[in-house]
Amino acid sequence: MAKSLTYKILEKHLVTGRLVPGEEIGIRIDQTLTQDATGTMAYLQFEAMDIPRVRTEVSVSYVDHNTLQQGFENADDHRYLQTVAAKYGVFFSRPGNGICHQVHLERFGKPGKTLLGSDSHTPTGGGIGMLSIGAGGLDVAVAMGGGEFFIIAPEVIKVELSGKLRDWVSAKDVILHVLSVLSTKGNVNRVLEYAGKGVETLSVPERATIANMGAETGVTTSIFPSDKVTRAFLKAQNRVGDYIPLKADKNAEYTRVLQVDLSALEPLAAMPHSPGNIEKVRNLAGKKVDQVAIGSCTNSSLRDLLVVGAILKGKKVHPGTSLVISPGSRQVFSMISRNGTLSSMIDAGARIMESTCGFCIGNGQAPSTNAVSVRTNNRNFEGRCGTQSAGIYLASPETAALCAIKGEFTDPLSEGENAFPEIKVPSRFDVDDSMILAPEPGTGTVDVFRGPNIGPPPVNVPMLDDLRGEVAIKVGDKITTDHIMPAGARLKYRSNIKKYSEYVFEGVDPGFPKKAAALRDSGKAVFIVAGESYGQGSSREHAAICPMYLGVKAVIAKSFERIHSANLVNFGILPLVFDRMEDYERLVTGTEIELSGILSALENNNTLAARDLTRRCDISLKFSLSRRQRDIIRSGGLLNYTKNDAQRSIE
Ligand code: MIC
Ligand code: SF4
Repeated sequence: MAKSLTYKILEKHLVTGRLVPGEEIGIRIDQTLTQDATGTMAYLQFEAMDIPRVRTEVSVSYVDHNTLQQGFENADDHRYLQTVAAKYGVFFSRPGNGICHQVHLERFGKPGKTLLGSDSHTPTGGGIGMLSIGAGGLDVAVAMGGGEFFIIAPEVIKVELSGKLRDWVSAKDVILHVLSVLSTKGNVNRVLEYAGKGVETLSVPERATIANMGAETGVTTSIFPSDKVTRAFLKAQNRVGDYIPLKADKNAEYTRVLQVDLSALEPLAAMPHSPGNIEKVRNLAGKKVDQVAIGSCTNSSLRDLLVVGAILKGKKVHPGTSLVISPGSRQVFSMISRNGTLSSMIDAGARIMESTCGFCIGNGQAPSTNAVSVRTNNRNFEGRCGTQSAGIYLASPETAALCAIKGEFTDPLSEGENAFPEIKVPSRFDVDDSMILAPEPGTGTVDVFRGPNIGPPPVNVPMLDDLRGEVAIKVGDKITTDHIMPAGARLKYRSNIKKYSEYVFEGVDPGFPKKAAALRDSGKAVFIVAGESYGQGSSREHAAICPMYLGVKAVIAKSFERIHSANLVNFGILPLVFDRMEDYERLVTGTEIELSGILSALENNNTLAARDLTRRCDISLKFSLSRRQRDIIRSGGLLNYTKNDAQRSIE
């Protein structure tokens, strides 16, 4: 049978289950990546598994999220990560070497391999024909130990590209267009597979931009074929030996085909506060722009920064606008410094930042009150930038650079095709891996450094048959993990669950942690009630671990996003879904709820008996969990389940 590229790679990596869309499968993972903000927990969990050395082909630990080092916490985390990597066979990409996804694409990505990363933008690797998936740190820890990674075998949507992008229109506009069609919800357990003549017109970093931001649709991943363009990129990176050609079979069947004519696209922007809130840039023309930020794992490749530098050359940043630029990797940084592009940026008045996530995760560069900020990254959730009242617009590097010069939204196409600066991406990149430290050979010789901010990962208790408790918060649709567990200034507590838990739902209801902890301490279960697409965005498992620490036993929502619901299960929290939408309307903060017969429901049911004790009526709940997930919940999370499993195999 003719196969999609996705299913060809899945087939090669299948360990458990049947490759039938909708069924749970376990796949072998060839490569893993972690970043510092999710990595400390992942390595603490890996250490708890007592495995002497990683069992993947390649595992890399990047430090790119928390590099501000205000206080000792970040620096301690970095030392922990460096030593733990050396000990267990993991490559360590030092702070300053660049953003994980950009560096991984440049230096490690291989067509046809599977990559699991503790970051939701791991699908960036789809740009090089790798099946790359984001997950919680615990799933990545298990994969590092050689364990399978479980997903639902996806439906595959073909995105058929034709034509060629016009000058001033770029990869970001392609994915913003796809987002305008698919939106940010309703795409769980799907893969976007790009194909068609138009693919050849896009370089690997452009494909990576598209695959990166596919994450915002909620799909499991996005993937491009591996072709001569892929080969040229690998050759330019001195890695031509990693190339293999890959594409879907001719008559492969897809759930849906989306046609995109690249020639017909125009510059787009995602308006506040969702990446799916798309508008044409020309309709925003004239709107004042206070800040422009160029960088992030979506748009800071060499190609992007060459374009930005060329647009800025000989111009000045508008006096009413602040421009910051953060190159995606040290390779990009050093290449733009050597060819004069960096000088054009500095001369124009740009503020140059480290090669890190920085502004994208709200780690610095918070805009002023009510500011309009145009950014090239992938998420514009309310408050993520560090300023609650600011409005973030996501756009291409071309649009962003023009906004910086003009001080207002400007339609790049109105500049005329002749005004588009010619850039030339060299056929060889400057390769210098001196900031990627290879692990120590052998096992056990390195002393792992642990600062006082690093605590052991908390473990849950087995699930009870009956739970009685209270709704401690009720939230609406599209609650992101940034709402649940803010990053930015709070990032430095990622290794300290007790402290970080004080900030759960900080921007939504700052009283939540105290309320939840009081319920927990009085022996009551804590419940969260939510609308559609609960847990959008980041893979941070802290959005499950910290609520677990505060006593949350179940989240009852209209629907969940993939990574977050897997994280809830991994930490023993029940992801329950409303059967009748009236029940969502009826429940309020403070409603007393009883869930009964949970263990037998987990045994052989998809529904759960629940009662609203406040209004004295039944609530109709359901859940969609695999056999394995049911057992994980019963055990009180994946760590307990794994231990029980190991115990069972000894007995
Ligand atoms: C993000 O873009 O939200 C992050 C920060 O990279 C997260 C990971 C994290 O919270 O550490 C992600 O995308 O998974
Ligand atoms: Fe970093 Fe932003 Fe990319 Fe997340 S989306 S990995 S914070 S650059």
